[in-house]
Amino acid sequence: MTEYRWIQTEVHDRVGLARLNNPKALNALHPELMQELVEALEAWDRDEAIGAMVITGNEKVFAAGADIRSMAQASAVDMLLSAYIDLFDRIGRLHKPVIAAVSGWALGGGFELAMACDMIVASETAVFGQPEINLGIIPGAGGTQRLTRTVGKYLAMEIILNDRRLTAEEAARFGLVNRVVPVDRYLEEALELAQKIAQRAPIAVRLGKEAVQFALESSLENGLRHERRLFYLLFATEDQKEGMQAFLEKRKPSWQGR
Ligand code: DAK
Repeated sequence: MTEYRWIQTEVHDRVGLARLNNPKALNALHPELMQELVEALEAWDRDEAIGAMVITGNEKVFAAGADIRSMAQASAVDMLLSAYIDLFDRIGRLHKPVIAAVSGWALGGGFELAMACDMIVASETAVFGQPEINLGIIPGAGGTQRLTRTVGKYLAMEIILNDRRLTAEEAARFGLVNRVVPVDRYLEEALELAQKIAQRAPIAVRLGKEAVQFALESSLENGLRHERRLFYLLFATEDQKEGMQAFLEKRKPSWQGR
């Protein structure tokens, strides 16, 4: 397995787990860390032995945002040319489901990273926020867009314009997280969820993810058309035949990912 400096990777039963590992700066996300993270995730995305991925931090912090130290003196052109945002976009393009397991702070780019994932499992201690306004900037890695699509305009305005933080409980109420669990359970819970998805028919999981993502980017009409094409496509897979045959024969299906 590749050795990384800024992340730690493990594989648990068809699930790739990446732990952010920049504890001295509360897991601040600098480009080298993001580069390693994306490389690890993309490798798992290509690996048929992996069915889903989890990104986590530690109990105290998921990530406190992009590295303020490295941005403090940056020019607009430095930011424009920074690798950071392309790396973020690459996470959004992964085919396999990615779950963020969040405990403690998920601020700024840390919150944006969690929102770029497909599901979020939070510990009771998780705190979500976009404090960029305190630095004289706004979120730049999807915060204004993904957050608004999830919680709506009014709350998004307060979070972005006035650094309103959300507790885990509030985040769950506003549909931002899938579940809130005690702090000693959040990673296990995320891994279990990922492992269950990783046992399912891989192509159906992949196309299901694609269809849900498309819903956020299209009109209902185009979304329905897109869904139907993906639905028809699944009837070209061996797994569809196996899944339906197994149901009829009252046995567990054996998925091939073909
Ligand atoms: N960057 C760098 N260092 C950070 C950091 C960060 N985001 N957050 C914390 N640290 C460092 C602190 O400086 C401190 O370092 P030392 O002084 O020990 O050397 C250490 O971590 C511990 O932090 P604190 O002493 O502050 O710890 P507390 O428990 O008192 O406070 C906190 C925890 C999370 C509330 C606080 O650290 C905090 O407010 N951190 C900053 C949160 C923040 O403002 N995040 C937003 C960052 S801006 C882009 C698109 C998007 C972005 C960038 C580029 N492009 C399109 C190119 C994203 C921007 C952001 O995320």
